[in-house]
Amino acid sequence: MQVRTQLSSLNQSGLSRHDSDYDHLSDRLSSRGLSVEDVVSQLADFQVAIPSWALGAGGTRFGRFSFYGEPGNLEQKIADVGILHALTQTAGAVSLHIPWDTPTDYAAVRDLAREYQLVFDAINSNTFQDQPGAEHTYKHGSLSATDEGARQQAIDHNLEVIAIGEKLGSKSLTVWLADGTTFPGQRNFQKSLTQTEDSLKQIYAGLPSDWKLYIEYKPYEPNFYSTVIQDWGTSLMLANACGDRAYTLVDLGHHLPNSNIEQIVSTLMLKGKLGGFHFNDSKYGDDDLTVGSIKPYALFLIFSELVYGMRNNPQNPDLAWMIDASHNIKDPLEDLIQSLEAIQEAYAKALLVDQTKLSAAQEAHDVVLCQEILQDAYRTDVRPLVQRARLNRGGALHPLRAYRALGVRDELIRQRGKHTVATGL
Ligand code: PSV
Ligand code: MN
Ligand code: MN
Repeated sequence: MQVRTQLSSLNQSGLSRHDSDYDHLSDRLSSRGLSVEDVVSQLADFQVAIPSWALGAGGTRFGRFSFYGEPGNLEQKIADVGILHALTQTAGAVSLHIPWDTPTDYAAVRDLAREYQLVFDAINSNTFQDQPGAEHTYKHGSLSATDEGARQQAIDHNLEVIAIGEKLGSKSLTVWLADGTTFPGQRNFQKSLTQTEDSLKQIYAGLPSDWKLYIEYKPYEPNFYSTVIQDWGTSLMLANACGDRAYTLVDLGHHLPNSNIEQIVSTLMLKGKLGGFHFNDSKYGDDDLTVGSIKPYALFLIFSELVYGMRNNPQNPDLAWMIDASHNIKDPLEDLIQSLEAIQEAYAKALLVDQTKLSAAQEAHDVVLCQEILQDAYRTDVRPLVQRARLNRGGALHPLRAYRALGVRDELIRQRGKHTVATGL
């Protein structure tokens, strides 16, 4: 679908309203000494990867309600991300999961991505499912397995994923392990961790010199008693054991209730060890809901620490941003548009925090003022800034409205049919 060419006429009707909203906000912020152009250009530069598995309906173990016109192959997934990027101008990367997305024609896939102005971000391995014809089962673990055959198969799979990523231009591998136990006593914690460390070191040894390894953690699910890489401390320990180019990856949904994620982010950036970040939102666990739909203030606080870290921690690398979502009842593309909007808004608000004043208030122990400074930024309606950043790059003034006005889903159903099934979680 050629979305981009149709946007300028669609945008037209809302432009004068946008201009006056933007000028009004810009006046207010400039009078505070803030460079509004800088904020807008930072927003325009901020790109988030879309994972291939978020483009179809995910469902739960109780069932799956198809969303018509879902992408059935890698090319269609790339096309969907292309549509998202054309509308939002903030989804300029795609994150693949192997073996679900193993390309057959690499040159064609690279060309297609280029056509949509997309790059391939971190590539994901999958040792949480047994693949058809696999010699060994992961039922009792993959990288942590005591069964040497299963463990070697999992290591080899990760090395193969790196080789696939190299052909696409990816520069990082994300490892998320389902390994763990469901019952006390099922396995020896120390042996599992030792095996995992050893496996990760072998994968790290196969990493090209310009690649990074991201180690994701998660406290539970699919195992419900213990997870081998249960928390950021374990991930950090493993990353340190692997080497300089191994990092912790924070997924917002992978924490026990009320964890202080902003503090985790801050600590990891101070140590130069935060590598990647998966956005989603949740009420209870790893719900993978639309970003910002449940706890927008928490997202803002996390972003404030990320912004602080990006400004003050040169020891930390540029982060790999990704949305890690699952869709049960919404059109996945509409949900992703909402997530991208929420990310940009939280980022914009974090960019407005007056760090100099905040630091002075902290030094003066003026607790009330500290809170006021944060909340002044949080309460600002930053949507005109986000819109301006998008317009400057040729995106839609209102991506969701444009998506609907252009009849994107109907067109996808017309092209792909109604009863489609996407591969994914
Ligand atoms: C499972 O929890 C998960 O959502 C992890 O967050 C991974 O990043 C993703 O699946 C893909 O493997
Ligand atoms: Mn994740
Ligand atoms: Mn998850």
